[in-house]
Amino acid sequence: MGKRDNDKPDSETAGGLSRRGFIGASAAIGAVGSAAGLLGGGLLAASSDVRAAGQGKADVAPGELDEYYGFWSGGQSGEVRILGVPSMRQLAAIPVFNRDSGTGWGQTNESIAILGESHKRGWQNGDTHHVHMSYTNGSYDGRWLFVNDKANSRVARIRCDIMRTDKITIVPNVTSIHGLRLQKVPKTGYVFANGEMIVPQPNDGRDLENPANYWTLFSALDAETMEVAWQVWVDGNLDNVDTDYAGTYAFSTCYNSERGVHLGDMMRAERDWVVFFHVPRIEAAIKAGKFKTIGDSKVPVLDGRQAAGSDFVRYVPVPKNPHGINTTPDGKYAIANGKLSPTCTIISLEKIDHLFAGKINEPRDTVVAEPELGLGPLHTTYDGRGFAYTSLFIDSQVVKWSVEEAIRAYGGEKVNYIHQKLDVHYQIGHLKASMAESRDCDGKWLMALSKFSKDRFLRVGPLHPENDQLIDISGDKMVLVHDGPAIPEPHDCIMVHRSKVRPKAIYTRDDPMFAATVAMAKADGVDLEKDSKVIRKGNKVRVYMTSLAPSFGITEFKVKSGDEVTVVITNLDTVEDVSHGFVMTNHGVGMEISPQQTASVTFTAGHPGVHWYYCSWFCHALHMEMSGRMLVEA
Ligand code: RUQ
Ligand code: CUA
Ligand code: CA
Repeated sequence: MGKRDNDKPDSETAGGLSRRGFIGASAAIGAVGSAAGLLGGGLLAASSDVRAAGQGKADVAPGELDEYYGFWSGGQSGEVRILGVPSMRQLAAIPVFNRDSGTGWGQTNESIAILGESHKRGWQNGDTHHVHMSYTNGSYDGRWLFVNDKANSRVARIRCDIMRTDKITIVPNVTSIHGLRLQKVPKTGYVFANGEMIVPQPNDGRDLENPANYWTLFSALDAETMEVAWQVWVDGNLDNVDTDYAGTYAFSTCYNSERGVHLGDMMRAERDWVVFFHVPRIEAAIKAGKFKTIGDSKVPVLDGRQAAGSDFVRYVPVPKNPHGINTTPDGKYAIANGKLSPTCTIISLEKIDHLFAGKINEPRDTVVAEPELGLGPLHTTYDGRGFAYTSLFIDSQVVKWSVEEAIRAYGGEKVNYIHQKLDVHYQIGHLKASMAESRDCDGKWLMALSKFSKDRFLRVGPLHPENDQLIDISGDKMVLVHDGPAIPEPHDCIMVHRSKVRPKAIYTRDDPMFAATVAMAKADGVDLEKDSKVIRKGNKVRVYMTSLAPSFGITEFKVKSGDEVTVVITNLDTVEDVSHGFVMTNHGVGMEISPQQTASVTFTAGHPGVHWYYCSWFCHALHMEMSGRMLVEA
C-alpha cells in the first residue's frame, strides 16, 4: 500500500503533522468548554487485520447494480449527488442551487422558472447540508427529496421520478436554513426547516446594534406547494431538527440559547436546549388566528418564546451546544448530541407527551439517560437492533452503543453500554446507517462522513477531498470497508433501498418541467413533435427545432446581431440514454436535452458572423457532425 512522503508509516506523517498530533491540534481548537482536557484514547490507525476484514465487502461486480441509492448533499457545490451503495460509485449530480454547465441548470428557461426569485437576485451559490426523502407512514416513498440551503435561506424539492429540482422556496424572516427534516407520518405533509442565525425582526435596518432584539424562527413548509405554512418565533437559535413517528412533534437543537453574537457568548451556558414543537397544537393556534406577521411577509407567525407561555412549544435543557438530534427507529426517543459535552441526551417522547399534557412539570424529567460516549458527539444513527452509532468529531471515532443499556446505566445498573469504538479518518461529522430515519432501518451499512481526509488519498493540492467511509455494521463489530473521496463537502447523506426509488428511463411528453414551453409553442402554432421553424417577432426570434440522432431539425438559421434568440429543442429520440446537447459556440450557452424532453434557452445573438452550434452529448457515430450554423447579420 503506497504511503505518502517516502513511505513512512502513515501514523508518522500527514503533511508534516502526525495523525495523533493533528487530532490533538484540532481538538485544541474544537475542545472548548467542558470537553477541554479530556483528549486521548482511540487514536490508533486502522490495524492491518481490520483492513483485511473489510477487503472486498463493498465490491459490486462490473454490470451488477448497487442495492441502495445514496443521496448526498453536495455542500458548498449547492447540488445533491446520487451514489450507488455499497460500491460508492457516483452516479449523478442533481443541480439545485448551483449553475450547472452540463445540463444548463440556471440557464435554461425551464430551470430559471424554478429558480424564480433566486435567479432574479443573481444567486448562483448554495450550501446544501441535509437531504431527506419524503415518507408515507414512516417509510421512504420515493416521491421527493428535500434539501436545505444554508447560504441563502432556502429549501428545495427534487422530483425522484426524474431526479430534477422542481421547487425552490426562499424562507422569509430567517437567515440560514440549516436543519431540515420531514414529517414522517401519516405522510410528508410538512417540511420542517430551522432558521439558524438570529436577526432583528423584521430585519429592515432596525436594532442593528441591539443583539438583544435578534431572533430566529422555526418554519414549516407545505410539501405539496412548497409554500411556508407557518413559523414559530423561538428563544435561542436552531441547529438540527428531527420528527417523531406519530405526526405530533418536531424538535430542534439550539446551541445558542445565550443568543450571543460572538463565539464566547454562545458557549457561556453549560446547557442549551432542545425545542419541542407540538404540531397539531400549532395548527390549532393558527386556525384560531393567534398569529401575527412580520414585515412584508404574509406567513403566519406564532410566538413560541418561553415568556409567551404557549401550549405548543417546550424547551428541554441539554448540555452543551448540542448539534444533531435523531429519533430512534422505534419512535420512542429523541437523542440529542452534546458536541461540547461528551454526552448524548436521551429524551423519552412518551414523557414529552406528559410534559405537554401537564403531567410532568420539569422539562428535564423527560430525560431518561445521558450516556457519556466520547469527545465531540455530533450525530447519531441506528441499526434497528437497538444499537446507536454516534460520531465523535474530536476523537475521530464512531461509537456503537446500546440505547436500552444506557438507560439502565442511568438508572444505576452496572452495565457497559459502549460496545465498540472504531477509528475513522478524520474528524467525522454526520454518519448515517442504511434506511435509518425510516421505519425500515435495516442495519447493513453505515456511512461515516469525515470532514478531513488528510493522508488517505493522493494529494490534490491544498484543498483535500472529504472522506466518506463505508462501514459494515451487519455483524457484531463495525468493519471499515471503503474510503470514498468526496468533493467538498457532503455534510449528510441517506441510503435508500433501490426498491423504494423508481426513476423514469425517459421523459413523458406531458412532464410539467417543460409544460410552459410546450404551451408557448402551441401559442406559436408549432407542433414540437415534428416542426422545426423560426418565428420572428420584432427583435425576438424563436427557433424551434427537433433533435433526432444524429441531426438537429434546423441546421441553419439567420438572425440580426443583438436579437433575443430563444432556441427550443425537442428531443424526439425514444431510446433510453440518447441525450443530445445544444451548445451555441462563443455565446456562453449550453444545455442538455434528454429523450422526449423539451428544453429551451434564451440568449442575445452576438457579433455578425457565422456561429456554429453543436450537439455536446456524444449520441451517435455521427455525433461530431450533429451541428448547425447561426448566421448573424449586422
Ligand atoms: S450539520 S456535521 Cu450542517 Cu448536519 Cu452536522
Ligand atoms: Cu446529438 Cu451528439
Ligand atoms: Ca450555547
